[in-house]
Amino acid sequence: MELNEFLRSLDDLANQAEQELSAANSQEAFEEARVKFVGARSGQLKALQKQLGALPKEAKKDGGQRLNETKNRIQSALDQADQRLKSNAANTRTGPQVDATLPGIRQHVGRTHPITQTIEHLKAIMGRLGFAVVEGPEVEDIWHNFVALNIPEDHPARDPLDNFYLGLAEATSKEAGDQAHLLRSQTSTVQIRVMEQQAPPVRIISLGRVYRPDEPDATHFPMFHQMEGLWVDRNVNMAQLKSVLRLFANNYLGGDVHIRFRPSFFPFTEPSVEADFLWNGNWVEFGGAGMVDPNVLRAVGYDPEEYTGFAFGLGVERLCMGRHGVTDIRDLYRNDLRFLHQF
Ligand code: FA5
Repeated sequence: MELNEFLRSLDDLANQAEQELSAANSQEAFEEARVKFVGARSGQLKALQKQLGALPKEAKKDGGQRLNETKNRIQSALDQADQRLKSNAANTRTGPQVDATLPGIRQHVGRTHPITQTIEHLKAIMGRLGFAVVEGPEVEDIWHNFVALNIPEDHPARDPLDNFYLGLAEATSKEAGDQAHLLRSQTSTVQIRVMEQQAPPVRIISLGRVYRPDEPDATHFPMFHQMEGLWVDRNVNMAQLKSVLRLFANNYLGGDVHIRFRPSFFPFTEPSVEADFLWNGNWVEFGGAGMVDPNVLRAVGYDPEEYTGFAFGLGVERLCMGRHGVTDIRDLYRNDLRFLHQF
């Protein structure tokens, strides 16, 4: 036999073995192929091995090398087929990997933060009461945060220790202070922005973040949200203010919620009140309110002889806590998914 013919026979044998073994889908078919190709007595590889001796002397080395390669190819095809059949058998024994009789597992999908949900809810309630939503900036100037709101220069509310001024040194000298900016400490700034832009009547709410260097505790956080409300028109009065806040509280906290108004003081309202709701036997303050001070109306160019108005600023976190039974405001900002997934 010629070397070329010998080599071709070996290659054909390896190709055929690979093909048949990869198609073998039972233990019987595998065993049949094994005997056929590498059986000790009648295997085809054995038969070709015998022919190696008949090759010319100088061709024996190449022939022997290819014979070894062929053996290796067939052996690895055998190993692969063996593995595949064993793992099929294992799968069949244990059945499907999913137990279809178990109750379904709810996937954790993302959702909006409880405060975002609260904001949407508050907008919907106030929308039904006829209040339009407006936005205002979080970085404010002294005019909108204090001056136009009738907060005099020596008022403690302007203290650098009670505000997040941007550029503290400037804020403490008077001329430069009037140019200073700060993270707004209340959403009442938006009242001024709206009235500067728009003639009465005005009936708006504005919801957003405010910042104060308050020590965090169960009811205080240095960043929180307020809902500001403002209604200016001819003949707006205190009775309407109380009705709107009561309607709002009944809608958001439930028809049976107890609320009370306490006399209070804000430089931008006169008279002023603070509003509390009864929760677990304690009164919780949820906002301040009052009739817009004539000085504020004058500052934005409204005639206080012709127009009156009321305003309120409510703590969004406190409302959310009252509705959902959250006992610590800090839980809203810990980003603990076990807490957040309950909303
Ligand atoms: C104000 O901020 C006034 N601008 C409210 C106002 C608006 C009065 C319009 C009159 C007219 P006060 O500082 O009380 O008021 O804050 C209002 C509400 O914000 C509080 O009742 C409380 O619910 C919430 N709040 C205040 N500080 C914090 C804080 N550190 N963390 C969480 N909520 C707070």
